[in-house]
Amino acid sequence: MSKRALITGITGQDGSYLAELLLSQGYQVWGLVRGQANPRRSRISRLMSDLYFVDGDLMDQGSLVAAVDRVQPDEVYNLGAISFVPMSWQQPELVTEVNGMGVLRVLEAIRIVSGLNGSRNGGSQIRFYQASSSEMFGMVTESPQCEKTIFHPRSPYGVAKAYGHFITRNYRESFGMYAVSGILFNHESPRRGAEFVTRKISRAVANIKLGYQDKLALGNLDAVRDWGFAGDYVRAMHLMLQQDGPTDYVVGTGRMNSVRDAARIAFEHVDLDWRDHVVVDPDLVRPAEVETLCADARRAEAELGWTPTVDFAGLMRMMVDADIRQVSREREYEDLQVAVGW
Ligand code: NAP
Ligand code: F7E
Repeated sequence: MSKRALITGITGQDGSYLAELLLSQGYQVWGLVRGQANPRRSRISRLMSDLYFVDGDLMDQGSLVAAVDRVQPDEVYNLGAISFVPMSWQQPELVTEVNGMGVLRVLEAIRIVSGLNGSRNGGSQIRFYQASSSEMFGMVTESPQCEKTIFHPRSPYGVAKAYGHFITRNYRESFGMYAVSGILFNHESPRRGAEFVTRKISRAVANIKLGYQDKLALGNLDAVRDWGFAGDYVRAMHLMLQQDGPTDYVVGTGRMNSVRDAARIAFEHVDLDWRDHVVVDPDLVRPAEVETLCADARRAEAELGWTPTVDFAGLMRMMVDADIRQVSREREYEDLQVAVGW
């Protein structure tokens, strides 16, 4: 019988790549979707027709118990979150509820459906993956960062993720659950949300190249990240649930680039000079910044056999090429609408 996976956050960047990977391995893939007529649900259904969906929200305990009970999954991947860091200063309570308490609610759903309690900690058949984040390292105490590096989160987002991380470990220790966290560094793709800096740059480069835009406003150009390709990172998530025992892993490329580097590479790809187009907007600088992140992913390489396949320049070029195609199509569609008088 094929394995069943339940993915929260299936309509997001990572959810879509993970669903593709699991389908290619013969899994029956279920996505938890929230809200009425979620437009991103129809988008991912068009991409992959053989997905199953179950309604639920990380804010709602009952819906998660019902979802786990209905799907009876072998593996649960908790990718659902409010993932844009600046939003966590605007709506800190909501972000803490979804990104922190939401993890507890999924663990509770697994515990309840598996019939586990404090005195009976024989474990669950259901394996659990939590999407932890390098944002937990925040103001780093050492570089590069590994599984033992101390957390010093710099945003409500990072603090909520740290709670999710520790509660996952606690359920592993309390109930014998196979529950692990992947501490993933930034990963991007043509499916990345338009608000994140790499995609903001690639989309602007496409618009500028095609003559629809002139300037691109960015915040802190000196911020340094360890950026990889999302398609590589979902392989690590899956591998983490296939091991003999549950262990947390850091996943990243070990390479550092600045926001300035990202802009330079993207503009150069279409023969433009970034300095002619990028302007700094102080309003985009964060109240407390994570200045630099770099992964020490040696444990993932040694134990999971995981290595990235796409380097940073290749990633930025892939995103620019995809956005040139997308912007061109969008503009053609808009022209068509004007032509028919819409
Ligand atoms: P994303 O594209 O922003 O997707 C977030 C997903 O969460 C969407 O499917 C969204 O669904 C869902 N969601 C939001 N609120 C929810 C709620 N209340 N209940 C259920 N689902 C909800 O994020 P991503 O880049 O794929 O990241 C996946 C996970 O990895 C996130 O937890 C993120 O924090 C974490 N992470 C990401 C990175 C990275 O660089 N990408 C690095 C480390 C960790 P809707 O369609 O309903 O909005
Ligand atoms: O910012 C700087 C900004 O928003 C990266 C999420 O997936 O990865 C992501 O979080 C850097 C920051 O990603 C702009 O200040 C400059 O230093 O692309 P980002 P993030 O905040 O690192 C982690 C691992 C996650 O877990 C998160 O879910 O770029 N920056 N100028 C800018 N950032 C944005 N968004 N926009 C700018 O104009």
